[in-house]
Amino acid sequence: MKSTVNKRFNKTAFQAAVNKYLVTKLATLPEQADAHAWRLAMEYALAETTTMNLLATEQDPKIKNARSVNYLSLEFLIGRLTGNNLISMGLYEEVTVAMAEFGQNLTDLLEEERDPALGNGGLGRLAACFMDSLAAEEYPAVGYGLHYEYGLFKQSFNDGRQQEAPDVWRDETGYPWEVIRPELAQKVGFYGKVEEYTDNDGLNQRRWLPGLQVEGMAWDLPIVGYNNNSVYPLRLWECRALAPFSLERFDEGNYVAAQASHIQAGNLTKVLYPNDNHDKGKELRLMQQYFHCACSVADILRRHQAAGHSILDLAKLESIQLNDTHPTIAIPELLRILLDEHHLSWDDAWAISSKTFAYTNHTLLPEALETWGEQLMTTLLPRHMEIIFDINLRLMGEVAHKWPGDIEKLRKLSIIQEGDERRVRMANLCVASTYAVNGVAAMHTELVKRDLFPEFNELFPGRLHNVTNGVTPRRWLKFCNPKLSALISSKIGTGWIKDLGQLQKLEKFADDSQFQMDFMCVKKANKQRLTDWVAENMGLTINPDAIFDVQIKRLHEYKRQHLNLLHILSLYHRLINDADFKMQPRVFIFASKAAPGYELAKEIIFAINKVAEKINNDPRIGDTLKVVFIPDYRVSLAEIIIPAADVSEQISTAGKEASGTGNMKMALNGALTVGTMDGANVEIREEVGDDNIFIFGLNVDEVQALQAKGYNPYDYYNSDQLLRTSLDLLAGDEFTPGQPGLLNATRHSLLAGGDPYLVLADFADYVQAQGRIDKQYGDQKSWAKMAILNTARNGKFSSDRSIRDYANNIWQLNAVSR
Ligand code: OX2
Repeated sequence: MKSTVNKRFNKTAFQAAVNKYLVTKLATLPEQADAHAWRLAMEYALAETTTMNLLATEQDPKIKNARSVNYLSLEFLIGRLTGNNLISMGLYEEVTVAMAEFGQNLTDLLEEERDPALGNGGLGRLAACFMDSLAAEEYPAVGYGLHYEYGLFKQSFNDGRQQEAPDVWRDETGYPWEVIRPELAQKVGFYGKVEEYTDNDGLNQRRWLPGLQVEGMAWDLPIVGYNNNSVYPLRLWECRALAPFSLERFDEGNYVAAQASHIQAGNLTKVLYPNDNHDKGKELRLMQQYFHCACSVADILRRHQAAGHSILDLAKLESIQLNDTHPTIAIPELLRILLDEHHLSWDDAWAISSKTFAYTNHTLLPEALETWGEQLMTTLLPRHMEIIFDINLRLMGEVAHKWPGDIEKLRKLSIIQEGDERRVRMANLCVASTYAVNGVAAMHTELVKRDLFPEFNELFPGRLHNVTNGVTPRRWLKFCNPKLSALISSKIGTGWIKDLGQLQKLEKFADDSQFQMDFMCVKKANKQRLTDWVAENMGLTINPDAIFDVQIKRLHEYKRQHLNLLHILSLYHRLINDADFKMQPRVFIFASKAAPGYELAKEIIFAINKVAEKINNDPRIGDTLKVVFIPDYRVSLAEIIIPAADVSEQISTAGKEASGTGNMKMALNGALTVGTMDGANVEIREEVGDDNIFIFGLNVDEVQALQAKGYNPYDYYNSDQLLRTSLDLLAGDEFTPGQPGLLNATRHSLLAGGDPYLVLADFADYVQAQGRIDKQYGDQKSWAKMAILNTARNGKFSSDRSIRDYANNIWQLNAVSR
């Protein structure tokens, strides 16, 4: 093992630093400090090391001269950093002892940290796992994101309805792990006009004269490599109004209006847009996107040139990965700089940019595919719009060359969508302007090739790749499930933490009765931990011996939380009306946020909460059935829920969930999946084997066939009595006494609303799969074996493997160990 921070840990010096920060940063004394102050002081003391290593990594000539990747994402859902950083630094035990000598319990202190929730869901969490794996594998990397003042909203329930409140993730005194980098600040323009001029060589040039400028301030968060000396920056840009205000460029010179827009511009990074898998097309959002891209591209070029490299070698040393289309505007931005500032020819500029960018597609959902109106683009970014038209002109030339006279192909592949208002299709722009495009799970990539971009796949053979998502084993096993980690390590050593495939070695213990007992004992302890949390935070009693059946993810119709609800209603109905019906006690656990503007999603939350209220208090039901909707889902809650899950609900309509990553986390922690043939479920099934997963429902081809033939939810409603009875429970006032019809929105969407995600079509098969789960759980020995095999066979889904796939197949990166 390499020399690590661990070996250099000096307890006395560390404690002195903690004392120093208590006084100098927090203006308190050890005798007076509360847990909050102790935690902050501890973090400041630890950050001394991470900041030093961040700078040392940055300054290392090996890094400066190495090819690196720049991961551009509007979201990084990093979650709490302290516990994870302690693990990566190898200091968990040492710091536990050092803080204990101050009378402070490390576990309690860690609970004190708020989650930086700078992302919505899977896409943002993936970016965070990828940063962890890049650092663990020592692939030179910089993450670029936005320093939102408010992260994803805080959720609470008022009479079952979602309420949103702002999320201030930073303490008044700051966030100890981050460091501000004023020397890296950038200026970013908006609006204005494009001017043609003749340069000194008599050549015609174009340049953009922005109407408004703002400042991008850099904040670095350290991404600590597990058990190595590399610390990479997650560089987050904060938008600030430029001071003093420069007003010359305002046509009217209207002082008050100018100031108002300055103030607005200075607020660009106030808040994260709370939409997951949905494009709302707001101007401020496009401004955020451009601001993010302009700062990041400028910083990449700054680093490249400061290291003494020629701009012409950019593509040799830098790869820029676009996390979905959100940072697409980086492409015309780089071209603008190469053309207008470096005065390269189009061909030279294009040769560089088209070999620098790569794009990850995360969705096929039409409502999530971004387009921007031409008018907005032209007003906000006039030069970029020109460049986009230039890219499109050349693309259309290639299409016409490949398919002469085929107008339909031109229409379909064009970056510009014709219509009442012309719009820029960001996904088309990405596919046309990058050297690699990837889907996030095998099936998703096949659908990208087959249904989303079949013509592009023909036009650019070899450009489309698959990189199956993964999750970091440090956070999602070692840290969140210390008991299971210890049990695993006692059997196979600790190599799995860096090489998750080693979990395979557990297979040989799957039939070992003692190991089965130990494994189930750990699960029980984790269920007890969640039970205690629920009691303490929600005042609800649940039975840790029941099956913990978990669906935790954003609320979306395609994820079908309402299918889960219908099943619960069917159980409730049978428990009350069918004396012969018996089931294993089950606790259904939900946690989920709905986008504040997504009305139906909020209605589904309300329905689940109201159903839960009734069932949980129905004396006829007792302990057999409980429904818990845990408010304010976030990374730190996932860390408690996932280790406690027996059943993992992955029940999206086939073809709609690109991958899913919660499915991987739960399987890794020994939960059995009930799922459709969708996203990464398909690959999980391949790994664990058909006997260790509960697959149900229509597959993609069946979904498409049913929709093509004309789907009518009433066909199912009229012919399936259990379905009808369950769904009709939502129609009356069963769950909203005295107020009939309050839950109608959900029911209506599934009947007259046309049931766009085929909930009713999959209901019967889902109920059957749930029946198999119930039966299986009755046989604890075989359940234990299945759970063990799920842990043993999920090594593929490490984000270390995903990152190696990117490094080898897309980025052509080499690890640089320090
Ligand atoms: C999500 C996808 O919905 C999910 O299936 C996937 O696992 C995750 O990205 C990471 O790849 N917004 N969020 C996603 O896609 C978009 C767009």
